[in-house]
Amino acid sequence: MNIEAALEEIGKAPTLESLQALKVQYLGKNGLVTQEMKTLGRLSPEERREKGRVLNEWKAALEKALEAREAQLREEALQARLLQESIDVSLPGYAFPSGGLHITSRIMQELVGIFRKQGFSVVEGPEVESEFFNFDAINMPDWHPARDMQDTFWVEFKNQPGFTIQGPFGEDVTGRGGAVLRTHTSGMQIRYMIQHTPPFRIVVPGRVFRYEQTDASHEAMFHQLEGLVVGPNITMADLKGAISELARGLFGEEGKARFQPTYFPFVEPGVQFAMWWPERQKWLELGGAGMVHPYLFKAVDDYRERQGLPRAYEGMTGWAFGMGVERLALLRYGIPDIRYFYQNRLSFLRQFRG
Ligand code: YSA
Repeated sequence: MNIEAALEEIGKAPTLESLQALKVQYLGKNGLVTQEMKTLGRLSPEERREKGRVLNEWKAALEKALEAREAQLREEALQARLLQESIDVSLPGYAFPSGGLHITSRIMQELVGIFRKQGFSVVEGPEVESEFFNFDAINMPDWHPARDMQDTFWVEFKNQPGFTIQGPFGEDVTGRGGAVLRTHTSGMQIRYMIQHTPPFRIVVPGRVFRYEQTDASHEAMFHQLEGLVVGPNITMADLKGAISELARGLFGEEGKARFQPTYFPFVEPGVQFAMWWPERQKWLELGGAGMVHPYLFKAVDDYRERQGLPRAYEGMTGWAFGMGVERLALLRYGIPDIRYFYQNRLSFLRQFRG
């Protein structure tokens, strides 16, 4: 066997497979070196030692050469693959689909932002509300015809024995009348006033529910933004100023507001307000407002007193408003039907993605 030729052959093996074949040929069970080893027994001790040494050297040299060539071939294969798989960084990438805010969330954020700039705090309240806060405390006792204006989902806790509605201080108010899915955000006026002393200004964004026959402008679930300002000398002029500022915030410098007298049990006097929509040159009815009815201040102070707190609302005045958020979106974007909002159709939602 010619070791030089063998080493050269190994060094030139073109593929990993041919290298494996060479390994078998020289070092395998019936390989050339192995065959030579087997002849050692027939030699004299002198010759055996000498040939044994040479064979061991060959074996070591062959193993080293095989290993080196294998590493070389693997490196070559890797380089070839890398070349083939190279990324063309100049190609345009794939856009990942990204979510966005729902149209209602966007309008709500915009509205809240306008009030934040005027120093209003933002508070939220429970969607399952006691009849007391949703109706009675805002001067809508159960015999009051105004209750008919808000068809109501009544809730029973038959299967949730541990469920309670908590008052402003965590007290259980479940027993104060029935439980309702709140029909408006106005109940939060009472909850907030009980807990705080004036002066303050807040807005309350939130989801409300009405047992309505739905149509293009009525949903059974929609959103309102409530506003409440209370202090020693708050007047109707402040209300007009704030709503006019909202109109300018929403519709630019041309924006303006209009007020018409109307009735809500929780304000006196009460108004409904509309805003001028410059692009369409028309008025949009957006919500109700007015000066907080003294009945509410009395109900709040009575509640505070029962909780051991001092009365805080005597001599105070305030104004409040409540507006429909989807209605504003409908009018502003010219959307023909409010029911599109919550059908989760992407073709609709994508048009308003933020
Ligand atoms: C009035 C005076 C205040 O001092 C404070 C608040 C209010 C508003 C009162 N709480 C209220 O809920 N009045 S409302 O029944 O007329 O609803 C207010 C607005 O919610 C409406 O102007 C309308 O924009 C929207 N809305 C009412 N029912 C709706 C609806 N939007 C969609 N679907 C419905 N079913």
